[in-house]
Amino acid sequence: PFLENVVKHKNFLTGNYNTSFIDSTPELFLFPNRKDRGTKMLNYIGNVTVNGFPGIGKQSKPVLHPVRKPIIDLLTPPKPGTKQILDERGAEGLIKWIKEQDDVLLTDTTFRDAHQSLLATRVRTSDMTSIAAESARLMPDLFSYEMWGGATFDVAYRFLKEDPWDRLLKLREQIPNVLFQMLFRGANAVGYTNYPDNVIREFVKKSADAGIDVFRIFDSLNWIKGMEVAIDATRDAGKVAEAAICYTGDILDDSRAKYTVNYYKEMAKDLESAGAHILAIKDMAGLLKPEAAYRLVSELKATVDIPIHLHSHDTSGNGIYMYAKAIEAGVDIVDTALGSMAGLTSQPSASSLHYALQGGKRNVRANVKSLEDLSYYWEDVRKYYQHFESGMMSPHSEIYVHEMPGGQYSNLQQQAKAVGLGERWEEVKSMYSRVNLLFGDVVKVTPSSKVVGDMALFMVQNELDEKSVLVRGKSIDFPESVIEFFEGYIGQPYGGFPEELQKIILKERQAITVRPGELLEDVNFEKLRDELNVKLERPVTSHEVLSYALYPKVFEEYSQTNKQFGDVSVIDTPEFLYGMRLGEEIEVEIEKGKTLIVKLVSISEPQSDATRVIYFELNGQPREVIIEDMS
Ligand code: 3PY
Ligand code: ZN
Repeated sequence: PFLENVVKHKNFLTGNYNTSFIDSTPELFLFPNRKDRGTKMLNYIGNVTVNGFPGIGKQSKPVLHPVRKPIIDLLTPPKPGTKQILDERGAEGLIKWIKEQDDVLLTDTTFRDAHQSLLATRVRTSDMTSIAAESARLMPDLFSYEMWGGATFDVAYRFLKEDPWDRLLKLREQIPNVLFQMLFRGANAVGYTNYPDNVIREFVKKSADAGIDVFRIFDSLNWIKGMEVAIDATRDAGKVAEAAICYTGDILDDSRAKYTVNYYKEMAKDLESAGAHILAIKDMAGLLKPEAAYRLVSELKATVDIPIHLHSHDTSGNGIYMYAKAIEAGVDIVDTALGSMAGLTSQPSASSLHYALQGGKRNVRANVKSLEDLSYYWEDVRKYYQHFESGMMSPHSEIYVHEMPGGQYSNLQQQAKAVGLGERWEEVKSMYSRVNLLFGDVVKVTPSSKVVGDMALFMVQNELDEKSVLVRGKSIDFPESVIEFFEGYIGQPYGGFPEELQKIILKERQAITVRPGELLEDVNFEKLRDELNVKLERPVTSHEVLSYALYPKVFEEYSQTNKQFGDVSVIDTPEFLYGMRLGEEIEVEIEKGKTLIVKLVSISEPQSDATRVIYFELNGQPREVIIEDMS
């Protein structure tokens, strides 16, 4: 404890000490009576048992059967794959290899977009690592695993109380053979706001070092200026820059003249010149219709020389048909998920696509039996997270009208519930498309989609329509995200802002037209590290410093929870989300080889101060914790 006190002391952490430090710092000899790991964990479990989990509240614990896992030989190393091609031949060598493939390559999104879109990004690292070794062996032919980025950061820290870097490092260790891909929001990185250029560069570099190979970079308004820093940083790191055009509108609909085939072709050319190794078509809402896909892919193939990677969501139910048309037109790679995590707001199913293509000229490069075997695991794991399901049970062709990204649907629904609009969800969806037109028909993907969503919620909540916004807008305080959008802080929309509305929303505030990154001062990482060392009372890692730079408040709250409850990522998901039943006994491996056996014995009635005493047995010894009952 003495040494711990020394290394945690403020003056030690900031380097502000000399040889008299120990003698002149009496508090170094105060040894706190710290709670041990077991008690912290019991506090966590007791708390969820009594108060439920944030966002879903107190739910009775579902009866869950042991998950089905494919039984395979894990001692034989996985077959080398695309990761080795990149490492041995570099990005250019990898691109050459992609072009030589006849079959269509797959990116599996089960670890990221699939659960972002179906389960509000709530799948925890432990549920991924427990199938990682099997995945590496059963899907060695994938182009990549999309396993990071998008909402991963925010949700991992804010709700799962776990470290996203840890996810990356652990999965990398167990899946050494296939490329890891992340979704990167250009100047918004993995957040909802613009960051200084040096944060973008540092993030790309550190992520590349930690195991990310392919950076799918997009800008939420298709503004290429917002993507350039990230593209350059990816190239500098020796990794693969996959630059995305976000697909919106409908190229088949002549009445919507804003986003035409030519618009996308121009953008594709610009991205190729900006240094993209691969061009992504990011159909984040699933708006690309089959014939449109055929036309778009054919025309883009004739326009650029780099491979094309298609990303979509199956909300309409037309995903497989659309992919088949894109494949016929020569698309190189498509994004799919394992069957039980596919469909609806998620990606189309890899195994369905396999069967859809049978007998044709090109099939997917994957073993369908392996895809099915892994799918059973996810079918079981998905049940853990049943309370995060959006409730969508069948294809929604209404997507072609409201245009809401797959990753946003379940999240916005949660947000609507949180502000008491759960019952008015239909209205919120319809308002979403009206706000889009009010804003001048913009690309809607994080963070621009969040702005449209915030405005839609705001308008429904305050009983506003387009007219009242324009007439009474001067006296209305609009949501901060909407103001920042009209200020130009998430970039410039194609065709500009609607001027009258911009004036109404901004009032006295001035809009910018330059890249926000040009105005933001570089972050001083050294200073930030000192600050964080002091705040957390321990030396911090460079990953933590970066996370703090991106999400200061969220990261601090995560660190506080971590202090209070210890490392909760070691608790299995059923207990993590639902706590324990009376009389139930569970095992928690708090570190390799160290397992605690926990039994919930009884829960007292609330006492006069609204606390309850929870009686546990920890490795056979009685333990009690006191939990405040928030109900
Ligand atoms: C994200 O940015 O999180 C997305 O998935 C956008 O589609
Ligand atoms: Zn997506």
